Amino acid sequence: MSSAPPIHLLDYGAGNILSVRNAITAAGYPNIIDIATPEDITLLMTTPNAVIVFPGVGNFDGAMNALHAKSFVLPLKAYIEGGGSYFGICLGMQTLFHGSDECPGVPGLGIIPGTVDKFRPTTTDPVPHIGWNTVISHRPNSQVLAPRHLEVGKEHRYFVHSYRAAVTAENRDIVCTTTDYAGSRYISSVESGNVFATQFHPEKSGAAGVDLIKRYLDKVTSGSKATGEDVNTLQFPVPAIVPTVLSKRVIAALDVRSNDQGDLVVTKGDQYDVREKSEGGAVRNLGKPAALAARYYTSGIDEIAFLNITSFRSAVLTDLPLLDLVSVTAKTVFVPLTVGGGIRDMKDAAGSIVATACEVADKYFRAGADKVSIGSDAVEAVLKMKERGGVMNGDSSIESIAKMYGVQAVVVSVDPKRVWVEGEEIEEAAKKGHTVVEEGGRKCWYQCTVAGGRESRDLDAIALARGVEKLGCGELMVNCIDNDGQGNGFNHVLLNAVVDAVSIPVIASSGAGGAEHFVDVFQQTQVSAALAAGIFHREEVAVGEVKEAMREKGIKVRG
Ligand code: 1PR
Repeated sequence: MSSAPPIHLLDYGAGNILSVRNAITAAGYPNIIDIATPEDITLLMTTPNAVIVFPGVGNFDGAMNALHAKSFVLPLKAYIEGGGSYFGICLGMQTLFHGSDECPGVPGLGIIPGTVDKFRPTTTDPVPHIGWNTVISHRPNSQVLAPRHLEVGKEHRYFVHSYRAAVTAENRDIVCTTTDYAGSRYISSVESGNVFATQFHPEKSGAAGVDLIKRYLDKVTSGSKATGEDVNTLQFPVPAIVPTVLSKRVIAALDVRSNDQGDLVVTKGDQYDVREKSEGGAVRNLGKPAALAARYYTSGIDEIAFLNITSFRSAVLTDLPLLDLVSVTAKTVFVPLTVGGGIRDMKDAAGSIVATACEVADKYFRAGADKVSIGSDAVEAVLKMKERGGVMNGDSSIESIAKMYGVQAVVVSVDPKRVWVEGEEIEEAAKKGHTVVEEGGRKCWYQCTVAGGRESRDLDAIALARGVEKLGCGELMVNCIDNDGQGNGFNHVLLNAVVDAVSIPVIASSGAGGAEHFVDVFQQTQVSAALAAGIFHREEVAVGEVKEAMREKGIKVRG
């Protein structure tokens, strides 16, 4: 049993707080106790060196309603205003303010003056703000987050949010750091006494994030009440500071399925065909998922996506190996994990729903995933919305999961296939609402597929992108079956068409053959991230090589 003091966790049941548990444990505090009743909070007011950690995921009204439903609001306010040690993450910081534009009329805890309002997307800064940005320190002597904690290689923090709190004359005294995005400099962390709260996710910010959690917990559990001017020195504005810039993300995709022997392996399709060409046609086996994920984490990957590529066959709720894989990985990999494949209502043979998409997603979030990726179900949802004349009715998996966990938790994975058109076909395609583009001197449109590219639908990738953004997804992973596994680079024509159609972040996928293709896609398109599978799994290119090539061309990259 660890001698470390207990850490009390406030879990209101919406989102991936397993990562927070794992990060607190990695910081050396494995004794984590869940707060169950209001009395638990009140008791902590008189418990020496008590700490409450509140990881907020989802949306402001969901968080506040959950706190009210458990009668936590008044005791939590009293605990914090009474000088209790409190560490808030994301919504755990936003709820300290008076309210949020996300849900006008829903009061926050009202401890910090000011409200939270929405970013406005720009041509270079889509919303949500997702990825690795840096922070500007306004407290040179903070014991938790000061310039000395932001040395090269550890200066980035992982953000995923659409709302932010502006610095005002009334709240600037509690500001610890600020960050720049979408034309505004906003509060990225606050510090006052033993209250510390971050807009970014330290539990997803790699070793630098775990170190920050450790510094905070060491400070507040040691009984050191260093409150002298030295600790609270505040600098506004910070002299000669350059604006912070969101880095471009490098993501590893692990297509996962059982091989013919029943082992869960990382495989890789050649235009989605994962079987070897040799006789027998075994499932291509490129390694064990957890081992590859751990390797990518130590090599500096920015995010990892597990895709259950046979999900359209098996009911994912019984697919325990994938759930186990996520929970094993989340214990030691402190960067965002996305899980895709089979995120949809699960039905029995009679067609009755045995588990909703939200329940399936919840399984993954509770296993340690941060985002779920929806493929086939997103195509069907947009087609149904189209049949209703563009009217939403809240019954799609995108809407239900985004409502519960926030738009940032929902990625839509697009699997388009190119359709060449000429002559009258061009006008016919356009009449059907398909966006016809020019690629290599020829005209084409990109047709959506489902079930891993096995079935096509009369819907083009641009219409899908617009439709799922309207339904509330936070990010798009744009594959391209024609480019998949070819090693000739990403499909810039498709990517630019999608980026121009939406104001949410776009991840480029399919076709990376070398570091130069990452440089090309970031220089020639406005994608926020680029993903590879084959070249990483076959160890043809290292993550570090990709990032070095990007850095040499002046592309902002983490680490
Ligand atoms: O439809 O919601 O159940 O989700 C199924 C998910 O599985 C989708 O995200 C779909 O893209 C993916 N998927 C299904 N079948 C395959 C297959 O390969 N047979 N993989 C498959 C798609 C996308 C990337 C891929 C990149 C990079 N893979 O992971 O690896 O294209 O490849 P590269 O860098 O090697 O070129 P649902």
